[in-house]
This record gives sequence, C-alpha cells and structure tokens, in this order.
Amino acid sequence: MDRRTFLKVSALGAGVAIAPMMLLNRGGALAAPINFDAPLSVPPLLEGRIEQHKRVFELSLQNGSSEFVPGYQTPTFGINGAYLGPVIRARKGDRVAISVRNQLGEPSTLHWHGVKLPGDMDGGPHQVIAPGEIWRPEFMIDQPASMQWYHSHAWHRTGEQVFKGLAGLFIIDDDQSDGLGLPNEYGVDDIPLVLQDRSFNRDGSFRYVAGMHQRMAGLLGNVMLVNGTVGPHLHTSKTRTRFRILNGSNARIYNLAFDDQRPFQQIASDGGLLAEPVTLSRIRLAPGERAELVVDIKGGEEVFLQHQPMSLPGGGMMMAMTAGIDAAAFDILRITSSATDVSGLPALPRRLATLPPLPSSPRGVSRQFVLDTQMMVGSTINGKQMNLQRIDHKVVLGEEEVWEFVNRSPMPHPMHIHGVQFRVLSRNGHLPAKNEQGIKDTVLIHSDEVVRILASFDHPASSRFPYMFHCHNLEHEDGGMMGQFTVEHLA
Ligand SMILES: [Cu+2]
Repeated sequence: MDRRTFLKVSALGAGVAIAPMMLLNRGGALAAPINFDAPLSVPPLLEGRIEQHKRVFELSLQNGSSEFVPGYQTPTFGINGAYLGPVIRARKGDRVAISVRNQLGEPSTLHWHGVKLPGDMDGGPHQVIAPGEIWRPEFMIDQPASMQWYHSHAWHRTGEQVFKGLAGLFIIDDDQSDGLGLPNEYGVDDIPLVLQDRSFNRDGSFRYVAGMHQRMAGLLGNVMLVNGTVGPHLHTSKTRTRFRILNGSNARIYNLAFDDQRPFQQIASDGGLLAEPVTLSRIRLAPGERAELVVDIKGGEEVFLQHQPMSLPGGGMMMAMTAGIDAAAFDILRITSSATDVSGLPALPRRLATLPPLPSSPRGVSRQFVLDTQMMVGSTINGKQMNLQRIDHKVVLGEEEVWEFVNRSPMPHPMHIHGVQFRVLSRNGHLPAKNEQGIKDTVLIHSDEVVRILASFDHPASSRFPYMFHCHNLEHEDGGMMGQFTVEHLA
C-alpha cells in the first residue's frame, strides 16, 4: 500500500476506529481497533410483481449518502437505495421485464452479468441510459439456479460507478435446486456476501483514482466492505449456513478461508450448482466470480471469514501484491452462532446437478486471445485496445467454440464473456480443479498461463448491440482490455 494513502486514511480515522487496512491482520502489524460488531447488512429481496405473465421489476439508479465510518457521510450510488441494490429474484422460465430509471445525473448502463440473454438486453456500453431516461429490457430466464449480478458497464466509467455502488445481486431459482434440501431461507441460513475493498478521503468521501498505476494494477482499497458494512458481524441461529459470495471488488483477488481453517463445501460456481459438493478449506475468488459455500458453525463458536495468503503459479509474492492479492491475511466477516440444532444435520446431497461431461478428446481452438501489458498503453487483448466501433469477432449463432486465453502479462486477469456460461476445459493443458469444473462466466488467467474454455453461443447479438469480452479488473476494462463480438446466423 502506498504510504500517502496510509496517512490520509489515518487522518480520517482520528478518534474513530479506522486505519489503513483496518480490517487487515487481526493480530498483525496493521491491526486496528475494528471490533467486527456492526450487524452485517443483508440486501433487500426484490421479487417483482406478476403482470401479464411477466415478472416486473422497477429499478432506480440514484445518488445517496452512506455512513460507512461513524460520523462520516460518504456520497454513494445505489439502486433503489443509497449504496448497492436489492437482490433481484426470479425463476427459470420467468419472463422478466425491468425498468431501469437513471436518476444519477450522469449517463450509465446496467449489465446483467452472467444472465444468458440477447445482446440488445445485455446492458453493455452501447446501451447508455441518459440522465432522466428509463431503459426497459425484457428477457426469459433460461438457465439453472445460480447467483448472477448486475452492475454499471458504462464506457470508461465502469470502475468508478461500480466503486461508488452501482451493483447488485440477481438470484435465479429452479425446481431442481429447490428439491435438494440446501439452506435456502434468505437472510437466515442463506446469506449473500458482496465483497468490496474501498478507500476513503479525509472528508469521508470515496477515494477513486484511475491514474497510470491503477490502469496497470487495478484499484485496491484499504478498507473491506461486505454488503456495504464495515467490520461486519453475522449472528446465526442455525448451524449450517450457505454463503452466496460475489467478489464485487474492482481489482482485488481473495483467497477465502476461515480463521481456524475449517473445511467447507463449495456447492456452486458462477453459473450454477456444481455436479457434486467439493470440500475445500480455501477458495480463490477473482473480481466478477461467484461461489456458494456451505459451512457448519456450532452454537457458541466464533469464526472469521478471512483473506489468507496464497501462492501463485509462476509468480512471486511481490508480483502477487501488485496484482491485487495481499500477502498478508485479513479479516472479512465475524460469524457467531447460537445454534442448538447440532445433531441430525443431514449430509449434503451427493449429486447437485447433472452437467454435460467435459469433452475427453482435445478440441481445436476456435479463437485465441493473447493478454498482454504494454508500457504507456496498458493492458491489451491480441495487441488491441477496446474500440466501440470495431467488431473483433463474429460467432455463428448456435455454435460451440473453444476459446483460448494466453496471459503474457505479468499479472492475472479475470476474463469475462458476455452472453454465455462456459466450462473451463484446461489450465496449461491440465484439467481444472474440481470446483472449477462447473458452470462459469469469469475465469482467472494467471501470468504465463494458458486457459481454454468451451462455450455454446445460443443467444444473438448484432453489431449494433454486440457482446463484450473483457478483463473484470475494472481498471483494466476501462483502460481498454475489452473487445466485442457478434453472434448471428450465417449470412
Ligand atoms: Cu486484467
């Protein structure tokens, strides 16, 4: 962390419990009196109303003010509220109609990250909602139970608008997952966690900087927010909890674990349930990625969800630090339990979902994407930076393709593809870990790594409203690490 930021945040913290990485290092060098006693905010559920066989939602992008630090007001953006948005909830098979009113006073867009829908409903940088205007996308929910999300995708402004709060969750339900007996009482044993790191100026305002350094490394904050809560505490009355976790940070990569290294089970990745639960003691989550975890915490226990140091394939720790991964552990969420239902907890189902098997024989690569960093330019894909007027790739509607990402830059890039959910075929020629063999829309490509994914392009996107593929480090994205593709019938 930069020394100047350290001092500024310390100044902000005079007399209050705030310090740089104040959430870092319980017992570490930068430990600060954050007590993790602020009740975790749980975003409100928005289930819409049924009108003419459609599930209708109303969203308003608006300015607000939030008290993250006691005694300090932070100007923020929110959706139907001051900071972040409600959890949109719909079912597979629903026809969804959403009105998005822009009351921000600046242009914005709203992108449905991970939702499979046509390009003209996707909310990318071409679908600007001017101040005062309403955008009315309508689409079918045509994918399995999962947690998607929505956020600003404004041209050159995504990083700052998301940083200020323009993001929310989108939960999809289906009959198959309802029947599995997974924890599903929202806010009780089914808890969403939006992880974000932020920095503050002396006056309490967010400190968003997008200079050359951030365009290279991404913007890293020094204060952790979970669902907009600083120093969050969750008290539960149930032993078994399902956490639906989104890395909603601009650039920070987390290696999540509990402080006592207890095992947990991952049940879902970005696009839905895994074939079977995978037992883990830590999980890496890059910007844009989601994971659903189930963990048992007995009555009387206190555990911390933390970021813990991780090693990188091919990269040392110094590089890891510049690439958004902290070398030191820090606390994210304190959890206490008064559960009494210790005995009789059933095992999770052996099978969660039926996923098509990954192809056993190697498939030809349809397209290759070389990720690189060029001095004084920034991050590039195949040597190019984003141009709104240029279509980089044309995919035939209904085709299945293998995309290969080759990372020649010194830092990792979480690559996201619009319009599809994909499978990770290989990392450097090897099968990915079990928990990466499910359905995904964002995949982290480490430095010097080659990752292949398999996607089926089932929804159309024209040259007027093409899909994006981009790095989900938002400063990289805004800096040009993005391209466009169409999905159309053969002419
Ligand atoms: Cu990147």
